[in-house]
Amino acid sequence: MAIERTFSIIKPDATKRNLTGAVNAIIEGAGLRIVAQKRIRMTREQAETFYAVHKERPFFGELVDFMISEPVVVQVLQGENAIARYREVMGATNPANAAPGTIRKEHALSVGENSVHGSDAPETAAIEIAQFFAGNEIVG
Ligand code: IDP
Repeated sequence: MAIERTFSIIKPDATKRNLTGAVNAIIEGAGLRIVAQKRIRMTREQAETFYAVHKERPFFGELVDFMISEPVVVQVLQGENAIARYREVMGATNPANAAPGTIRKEHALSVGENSVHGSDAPETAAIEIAQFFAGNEIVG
């Protein structure tokens, strides 16, 4: 299996409840390495660009408002099959459907306030990483 990098966000509901370390413990326990990480306050423009794929969805405004409501932690995770592996570790979008032990089952509040983001494919991972990190900020 290939060593990949994926992009992760610890979302406002989790940072607000001081769960950055708890989420990172699950990430590292799953064998993924945090090779870049920073805590930022997203601008409205950054959030709208990041979630542009959802701009026609009814929840878009709510999603953008949520993402800028508190600081977030943006990360690059590295490991074997990291993109699919992190999606497994995150659990289903709606925490009610997430498997035990996943980040969303353990910590998420609702389908919107669901604690983490993870890229869904190699192409999106590359675009999302480049939106938030310069190459020299990622130390593998
Ligand atoms: P994902 O984060 O599991 O990849 P997506 O369907 O890509 O899920 O949705 C992106 C984000 O939009 C979700 O993580 C969640 O925060 C938000 N979202 C998705 N569906 C809803 C909804 O029905 N109501 C409110 N927010 C939603």
